[in-house]
Amino acid sequence: MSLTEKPTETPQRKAFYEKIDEKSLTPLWSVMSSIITPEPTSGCQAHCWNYEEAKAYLLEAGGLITAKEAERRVLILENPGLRGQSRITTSLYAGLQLVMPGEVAPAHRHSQSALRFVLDGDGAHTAVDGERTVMHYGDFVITPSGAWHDHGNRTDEPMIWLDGLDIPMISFFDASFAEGYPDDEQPISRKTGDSLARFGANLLPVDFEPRKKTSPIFNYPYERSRAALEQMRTQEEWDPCHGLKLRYVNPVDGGYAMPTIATFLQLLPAGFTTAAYRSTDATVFVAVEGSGRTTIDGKVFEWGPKDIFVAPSWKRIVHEPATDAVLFSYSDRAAQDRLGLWREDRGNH
Ligand code: GTQ
Repeated sequence: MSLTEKPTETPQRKAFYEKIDEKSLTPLWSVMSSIITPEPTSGCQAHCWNYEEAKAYLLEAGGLITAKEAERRVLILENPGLRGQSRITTSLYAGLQLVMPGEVAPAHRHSQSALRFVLDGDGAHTAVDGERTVMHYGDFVITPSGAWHDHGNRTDEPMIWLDGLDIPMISFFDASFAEGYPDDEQPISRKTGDSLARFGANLLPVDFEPRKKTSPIFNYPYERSRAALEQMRTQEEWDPCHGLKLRYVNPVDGGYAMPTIATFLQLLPAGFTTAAYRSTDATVFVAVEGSGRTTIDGKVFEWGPKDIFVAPSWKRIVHEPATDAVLFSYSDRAAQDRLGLWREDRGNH
């Protein structure tokens, strides 16, 4: 017996398997090599979605169904290797959400944590636990597990963002709860900007006792994160695998902003080629600025602003930006870290 080969199936063994099958029993040695693999194996494939193409379909959906009727008007980005499963990676979900002028996506709450990454429009809002935040291009917005949230667009242009949720992880644990709010919008009890003032200025309210595992900041404005990268670039300390890469942080404990999903923002200068890198967290990338190409597991993907691409677990990634480029990314690294599972291979860099 080895971890890579199955024992041969003799007629006596086969008869035995069939006999015990009726009793809901199965021999480990027949499945061992496919369930305990020497390296990650999954159906998850590398893929790139062209934003303009997806946006055209999303706007078409805007003429077919309202946000209210749909609850959330979203086109799911389904991994081509995992069709029908509402997943972009084995553990994560991605979708493009449209809120038209004057619309409200009604208030609800669920166990699943969500992130929004704003791609189109300017000035629509999302309300989380009694506070509204106004959304601008590149903002990273969080809806914590169990928090009431509704989205509204009082501007005169369509608003589109990328939704990243831990839906497959919550189904894996069979821990999904969800409920609707009696009204379309939840009552507002805090002023816009309150949480960023309290928690997003390198200060915390004295005697603050965290009650949740998610960051109390629920909008990380792009303007601030982008400015940090721009200041850092003057130092010319590029990581061979990542260029300049920052992780979004929960100021309360220094961990990732969300308990299940890790989020990052990185700057790659024009002409930089990253050293091949792989890690166990399959990652969803959004090109926030610039264009270039990324090779994943030997396959080349060309991307421009707002395009979205996914790299499966343990497949080598090489980025080659043609212009200065900024990539936002998210993965399940937050969960893998806590479980002691996360691994990377920097190829000696
Ligand atoms: O905005 O609350 O893409 O509940 C999927 C499920 C978005 C949301 C999604 C959701 C939401």
